[in-house]
This record gives sequence, structure tokens and C-alpha cells, in this order.
Amino acid sequence: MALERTFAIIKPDAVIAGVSGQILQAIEDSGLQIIGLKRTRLTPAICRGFYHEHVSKGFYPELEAFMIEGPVILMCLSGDDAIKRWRDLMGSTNPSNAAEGSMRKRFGTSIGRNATHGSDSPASAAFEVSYFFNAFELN
Ligand code: DAT
Ligand code: MG
Repeated sequence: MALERTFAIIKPDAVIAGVSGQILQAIEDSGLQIIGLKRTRLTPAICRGFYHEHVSKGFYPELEAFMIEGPVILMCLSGDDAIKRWRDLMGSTNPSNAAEGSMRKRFGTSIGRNATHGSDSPASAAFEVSYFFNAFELN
């Protein structure tokens, strides 16, 4: 197993619902380290750059409207096999298919409003972490 970094978001639905603390607790309970964290609000331009691979898709306008509707909590997580471990803890994209106890099962309400984001590969993790964090912010 390799020591990895991955990028995570607590999305606006979960922040507004007041369940950020439960998601942070689940991350810590899983043994992943939160090595960077900030609370901010995305803009349309920042959202487009972040979701560049989805901008041309039919669901993108709905995705952008959702991601800018409230504050987000951005994180860099570190640990052995962190990318897959965070994806597993999040659960499937559609909360109705997500495993019992996963973040999306517990806190998501639809495929679009699914509470959390996680990088899906080492390449996307590297891009996404550096999109939001400077090296000195990761400790
Ligand atoms: P994931 O977030 O599990 O990596 P993805 O990268 O395919 O999923 O899509 C990014 C986000 O876009 C996803 O978390 C929710 C939204 N989304 C994906 N497919 C959608 C759809 N068919 N309808 C509405 N929103 C969708
Ligand atoms: Mg994805």
C-alpha cells in the first residue's frame, strides 16, 4: 500500500444540514489524516475549472448550481491507500446505491445532492489538491 493524498469536499447540502462534524468524525475514525482544511464558497468559474471533465455534460448546470449554493469544506486527506479508502467511505455516487453507513447513504439525498466529493485516481487527486491548496497549507 502506498501513502497517498486525496482531495475531499463536504458539499453545500451537508454543510447547510449541519452534518460537517459527523463527516469529519467519520474521516478521523477511519484513520485518515486531515492534513489540510478550509471552509469557503465556490464561484462558477472555480467550479468549472474543478469539474472540467464534466463541464460539457448535461448535468453540469445542475451540478454547478448546487456546488455554489452554500459553503463547502475543502480537505486534503493523507494515509495508506487514501484515494480508495475515502471513495469507499463516501459510497456510490447515487446515495440510493451507496453502502449502509457510507457518507452518501447517511447524508446524501439524490445523485446530484450527495454530500461529499472524493478524487477518483492519483492524477485527479494531484490536480484537485493543488487546485485548492498551496504546499505550505498541508501539514
Ligand atoms: P463522483 O462524485 O462519485 O466521482 P462523478 O465524477 O461521475 O461522480 O460526477 C460528479 C458529480 O456530478 C457527482 O458527485 C454528482 C453529479 N452528477 C453525476 N452524475 C449525475 C447525474 N446523472 N445527474 C445529476 N448529477 C450528477
Ligand atoms: Mg468524480
